[in-house]
Amino acid sequence: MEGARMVPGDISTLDMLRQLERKVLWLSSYMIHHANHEIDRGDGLKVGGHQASSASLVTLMTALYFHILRPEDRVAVKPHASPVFHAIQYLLGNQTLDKLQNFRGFGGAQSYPSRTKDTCDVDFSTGSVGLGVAVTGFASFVQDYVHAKGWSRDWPKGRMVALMGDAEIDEGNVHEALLEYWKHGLTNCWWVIDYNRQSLDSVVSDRLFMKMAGLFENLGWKVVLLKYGKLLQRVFAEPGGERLKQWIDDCPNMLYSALVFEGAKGWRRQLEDDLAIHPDTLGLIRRHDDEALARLMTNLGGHDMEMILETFAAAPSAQPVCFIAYTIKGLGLPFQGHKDNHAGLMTKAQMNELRAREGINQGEEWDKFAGLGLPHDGIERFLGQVPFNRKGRRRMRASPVPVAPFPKVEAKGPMATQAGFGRILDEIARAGGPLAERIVTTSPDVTVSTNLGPWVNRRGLFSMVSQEDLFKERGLMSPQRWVMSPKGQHFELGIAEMNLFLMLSALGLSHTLFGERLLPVGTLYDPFVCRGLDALNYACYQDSRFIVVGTPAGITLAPEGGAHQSIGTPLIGMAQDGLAAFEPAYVDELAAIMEWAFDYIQREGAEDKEERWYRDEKGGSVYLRLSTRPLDQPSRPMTPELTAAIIDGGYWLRRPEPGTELAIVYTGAVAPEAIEAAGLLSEDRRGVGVLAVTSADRLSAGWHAAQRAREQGQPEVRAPVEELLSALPRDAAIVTVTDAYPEALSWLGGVAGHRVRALGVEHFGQSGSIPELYGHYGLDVNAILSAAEGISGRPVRYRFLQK
Ligand SMILES: Cc1ncc(C[n+]2csc(CCOP(=O)(O)OP(=O)(O)O)c2C)c(N)n1
Ligand SMILES: [Mg+2]
Repeated sequence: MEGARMVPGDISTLDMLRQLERKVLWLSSYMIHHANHEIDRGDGLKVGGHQASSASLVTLMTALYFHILRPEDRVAVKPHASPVFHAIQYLLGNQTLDKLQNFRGFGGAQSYPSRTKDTCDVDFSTGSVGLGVAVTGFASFVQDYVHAKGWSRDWPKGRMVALMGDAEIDEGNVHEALLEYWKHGLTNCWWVIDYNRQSLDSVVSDRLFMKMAGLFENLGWKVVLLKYGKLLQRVFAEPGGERLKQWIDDCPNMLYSALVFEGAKGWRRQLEDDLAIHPDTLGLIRRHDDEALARLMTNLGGHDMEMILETFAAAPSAQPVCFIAYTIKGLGLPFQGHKDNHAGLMTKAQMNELRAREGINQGEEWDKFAGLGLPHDGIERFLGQVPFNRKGRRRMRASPVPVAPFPKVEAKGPMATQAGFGRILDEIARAGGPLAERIVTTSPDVTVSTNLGPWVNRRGLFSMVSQEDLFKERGLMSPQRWVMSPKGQHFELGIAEMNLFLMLSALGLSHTLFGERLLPVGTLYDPFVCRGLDALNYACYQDSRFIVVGTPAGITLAPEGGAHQSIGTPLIGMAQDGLAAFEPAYVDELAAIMEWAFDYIQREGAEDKEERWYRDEKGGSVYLRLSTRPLDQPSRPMTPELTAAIIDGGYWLRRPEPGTELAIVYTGAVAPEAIEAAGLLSEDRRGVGVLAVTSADRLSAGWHAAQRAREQGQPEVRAPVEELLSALPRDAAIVTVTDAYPEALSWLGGVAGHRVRALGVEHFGQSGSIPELYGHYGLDVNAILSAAEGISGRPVRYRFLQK
């Protein structure tokens, strides 16, 4: 091997990176090939792996990870570049061979980089295009926030980097984020666009994309084009070169892609035809043999290592930068440039050709050095000094913030849970201390209308630039005092629920990204949870920790508008992994839940326990569905037993008497109807029980877990909901009532085999008063009495017939 004679210290960084680029291309391609051709997973399916999409980013990622990035930088990697990411981590010693060999398999390296399922320090989970991109800017805000507070002293500010596909720009959430970034003065953010001009189905429109450059610039970004590589630039400077440049600039994306795929023959034919009347340019082309011509014409900026290094080195440090890197999808692979290559897989024969080209012998496929023309010790030394890897594992930790017992909120007269929420936060703000210091709130333009106003008045809005409240300064009356400063603790967002969940996602990762614990609380109108749902899903998927409050909720918001009612959100709360959902009826329940929640979102117990119980050791995020309906508050001591039951998900507000034939189960703001109906029913039915369900989510999770535990040999395990329903005779019936889709509670019949009539809301969009709407949708006292009569088959005294 020629390179073996070189002294390791003499290898230039550029040469080393060019060699590593080859290795990364080989490993990532082979990893996908191995998963598809070498492993029999028993289902006959190819697992795919997007070789072309991966190859597109090989040069850029090699440059970034092995040379440019620093430990404090955080990266969201385009989903389909996962093989490249894992190959790089493998070379850096952060990923194991068996995970690589089991790419896309159970327990192997994940299809798309995953914070929770991969073991090798993924910074942000990606997969749903656009979300990984947009979370980077919000992470930069969080970085600003922790530094503005004087925290995170030993950890310098890093760049939040998105390595993104060009089609990701089509996602609306990216544009919503760009506007929000501008408002808050984004810094330290790099977006590197893999401009291969291809998406999944096709070739991206030429003219549209350059509009994007203008958009970024308008919004304060520096736009840096990596268009032509050094080879092309040198040729452009030769006689006739300028015309070649013009030809490339005018070439439609579709034609360029086709020519990349066809290779030298295609290029020569096309160029000679188009440039026949320009002898200088023609001569220039003819001076290149086939191989050189193909190399020249594919020498785009995003594949030119030298140019990439120069460009990143010259990039501004604080201003956000959008690098538009021209690349070729699948460069170096047989389907390069082909419009249908997105899911393309190389055949065995094609893989063998690549193997021969890269000098990899049979049995050396996973070898870190095979085929590289450089001495092993030189490569090893280089890898050992890669700046990105210098501090070892990059995932940080922060100790939990103690949650002191909450100040008690005295309700004078009726109170709604939403108002209670505002009062509780206000009390925490007033009391001060570590809990108040670490809470950070955010809301998409509904801060005041979700009752965060008092908290913000006390704690202020966060902004890197201080600004007094002009109304206050001028002595004008307003209940809101909106002082902005780096000391503030509230992020005010524009109306974009996606941004809310991306912000929560970033805030809730602060302890692991920046080593500083934050306790994020976000509010939005409950129906608009659906607007941000995918971002919420991804926030939970990456194990970000926060409390989200959906309020007002349901038809209970009444005249506020049928168009704002939420029906399915409790089902979302139940189904969303990593999110514990609650819907209390009373403020003392809410206080108990919030006190627990601030602790729960900080728990970091072992992963394996999660399957067996409620994730109580592992922790997670919390969703509170609250109401604007004022209810008379119970006066009762909050005993440890009651607290525990509220957290488990329910308690008997009125215990059923032995031999009773009926129980009413309710959730949330319909409590008065349930209680009144039970009272009326007691006239002709003995000992009707009333079960308050504070969390259908946790009750059902506990039930599933207990069944699994029993099946796995722990016969003594009983779920809280099983304990609760054991108080009800087997032949008793249950009427459930909730201001939501009835199935949020109807499953209770499955627990012990009780008959169930489930009342709830099935239709959307009617405004009215609460009595009108409860009557219309069948949640009022009479509807409960009718349901009781229907399910028991015996008349109920106080029921009147519906008109
Ligand atoms: C929200 C969402 N919708 C659809 C998909 C399916 N999908 C995966 S990649 C892709 C296109 C990617 O194109 P681009 O971002 O340009 O990446 P490239 O592979 O060209 O680098 C699509 C539509 C997805 N992952 N996420
Ligand atoms: Mg693309």
